[in-house]
Amino acid sequence: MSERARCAALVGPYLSGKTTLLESMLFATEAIGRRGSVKDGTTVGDSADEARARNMSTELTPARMTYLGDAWTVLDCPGSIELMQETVNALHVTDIAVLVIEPSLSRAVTLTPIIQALQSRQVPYMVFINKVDTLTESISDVVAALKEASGTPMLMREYPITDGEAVVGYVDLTSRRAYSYVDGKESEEIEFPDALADEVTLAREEMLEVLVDFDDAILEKLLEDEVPEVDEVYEKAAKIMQDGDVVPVFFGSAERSHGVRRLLKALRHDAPRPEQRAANLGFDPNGDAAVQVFKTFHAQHSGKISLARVWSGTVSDGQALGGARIGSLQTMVGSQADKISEAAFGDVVGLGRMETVRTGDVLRAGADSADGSDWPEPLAPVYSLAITPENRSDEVKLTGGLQRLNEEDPSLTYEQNEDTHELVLLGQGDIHLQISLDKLRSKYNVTATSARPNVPYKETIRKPVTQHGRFKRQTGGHGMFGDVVVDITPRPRGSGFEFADKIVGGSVPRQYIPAVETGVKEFAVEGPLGFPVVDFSVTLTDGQFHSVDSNEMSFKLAARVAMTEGMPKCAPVLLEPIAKVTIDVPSEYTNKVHGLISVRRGQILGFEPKEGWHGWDSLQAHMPQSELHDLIIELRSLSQGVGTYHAEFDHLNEITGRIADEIVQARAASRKEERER
Ligand SMILES: Nc1nc2c(ncn2[C@@H]2O[C@H](COP(=O)(O)OP(=O)(O)OP(=O)(O)O)[C@@H](O)[C@H]2O)c(=O)[nH]1
Ligand SMILES: [Mg+2]
Repeated sequence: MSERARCAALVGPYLSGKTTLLESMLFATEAIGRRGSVKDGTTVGDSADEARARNMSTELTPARMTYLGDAWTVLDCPGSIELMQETVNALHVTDIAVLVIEPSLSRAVTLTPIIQALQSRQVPYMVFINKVDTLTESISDVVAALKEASGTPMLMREYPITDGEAVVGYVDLTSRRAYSYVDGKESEEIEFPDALADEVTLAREEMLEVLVDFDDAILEKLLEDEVPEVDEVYEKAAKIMQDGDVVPVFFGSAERSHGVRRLLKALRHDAPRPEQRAANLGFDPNGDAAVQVFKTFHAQHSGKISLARVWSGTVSDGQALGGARIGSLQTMVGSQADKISEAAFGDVVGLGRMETVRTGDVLRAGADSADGSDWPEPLAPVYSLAITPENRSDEVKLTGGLQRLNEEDPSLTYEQNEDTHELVLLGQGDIHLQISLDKLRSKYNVTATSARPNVPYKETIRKPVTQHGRFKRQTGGHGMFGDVVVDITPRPRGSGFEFADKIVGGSVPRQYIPAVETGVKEFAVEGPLGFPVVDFSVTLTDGQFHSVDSNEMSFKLAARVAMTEGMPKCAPVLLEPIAKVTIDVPSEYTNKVHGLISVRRGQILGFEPKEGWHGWDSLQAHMPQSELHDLIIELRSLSQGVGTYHAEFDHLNEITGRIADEIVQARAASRKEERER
């Protein structure tokens, strides 16, 4: 293969036009002969059923194309904040990202999370302002807002030629050449529009001023009133971008293929070589074959595909890597796979049927297992649903499907909750979980119903009681006899359960005492209010036994009798879990979040500017876990979709009054239903 294999990721907010842009790039590079559209569900990017049904990307799509002798794999990432894990995966391995945005000032604030993701991973990026065929705001204003959101200087590389509300062409600010867009084709060079002369000169000076901050040679030339060479400016601009110091800005219309070839050229000239990312990740391009898996697909027909980037050497079909054999080697254009026999450094390939391999694995020739790599931790969940298979016999199929979904997307997890005994699906939001439930149905043939998960309430007692309990049964031959006296006492919050005995003189024989403890513990699984009992002690103080009829079972049951009768007299009280919550939002929404926290029975602990996030606040609060279920939904709806939170269990809090009564009643009703089922 003579081409260099390079990689770019298309990232950016929801519906900014990434998939449409990918389609135009594939068309411009002749990887496809016809452009599909998102509306008709015919794009390469959104080929999955779930994506087509929603008119949005639901998964990362790799698409290989060749442009002027370079092989590119472009990774089209979904924009929904709930599917951010896909972007995180792509950013780990890409040479460069193209941040695709809409020309809207009001939405600049929504760019912060993605810009943070780019900056924290040190991924160089360029901006493509899309949809300039229906421009309502000035491009320079949008660029100014971008600069504000990113804290990095923006480098306008082109100046728009407008006609009414549409951009119809551009002036390249380096060469001062003017071009007019042609639908679906390369732009045509046109005569320089004299009317724009002053504006272009000014914009060009601004561009050079940004550059001089990072380049002394250009600075000297400007000081001497010399004009820097065009090639020198191109070259310096590329270098400074690769260092992450500036962000070049281009614009166009993905839908009409305007500015798309210009973007491809910019990628060709300005994107760092794959060697740069390889070195950052600690790989030697010339070493033995090594690949890193950054995404896993379970395709319905072809089975498991591990999408990987070749970070070292050359990889061949059938080769053993990290102890597993490559079942098939392919390049991919969306769901279309082309078998190849060999892949070189920098290439992105699909590795077929490597069953043991997981996302993040580094697989090396000669190694007998995958390397643990510094693969980023999956995003923490912010939303969950309890799920049940519609058909009870589908439980195994359900967990099998969930395991695969988690392999495909590590930000989707599931757990069997020990307190509530529910199977809980956890992820990034309701859309994320609904997409997963759709996949369970369409790919794994399991229909699951979902509901708001139960909150793991507990209960405790507020008063000590001494209680006698006797279990006695006389039937035919062998009877049963156990008799205990226990002190039931509250303990401080968080100190748990304690059992002790003060038996002297053998009123309860030693061998039966553990059975008394077991009886107490079995009772404590569900106290008088219906929840597990915590923070109390039981001391066995006295009892009686019968030399023939007493046994362990009798004493266990005697203990249960004592507990069943004694506990309701101990002033039981409900305990609700309280979480320590950190909420991050753009500062303009901080006041609204204060309101949200108090409406949800929270207590604000403090707030401060979010470190490193320009214009964002971080609020800390204690909030009942029962109020967190749909917190993310409300938080997003009041903050243009970008607010987020993180919660951790903090403590249990006594709760009384109307809310407590309702919880206890609901619990009693659901227990009744369970028993009747
Ligand atoms: N006017 C105009 N509309 C566009 C342009 N590019 C995309 N769109 C429209 O914007 C909508 C979203 O386009 P997509 O390509 O699906 O956007 P996306 O960024 O891939 O969306 P997600 O992956 O779901 O975040 C579609 O209705 C497109 O037709 C453009 O250049 N001009
Ligand atoms: Mg898309």
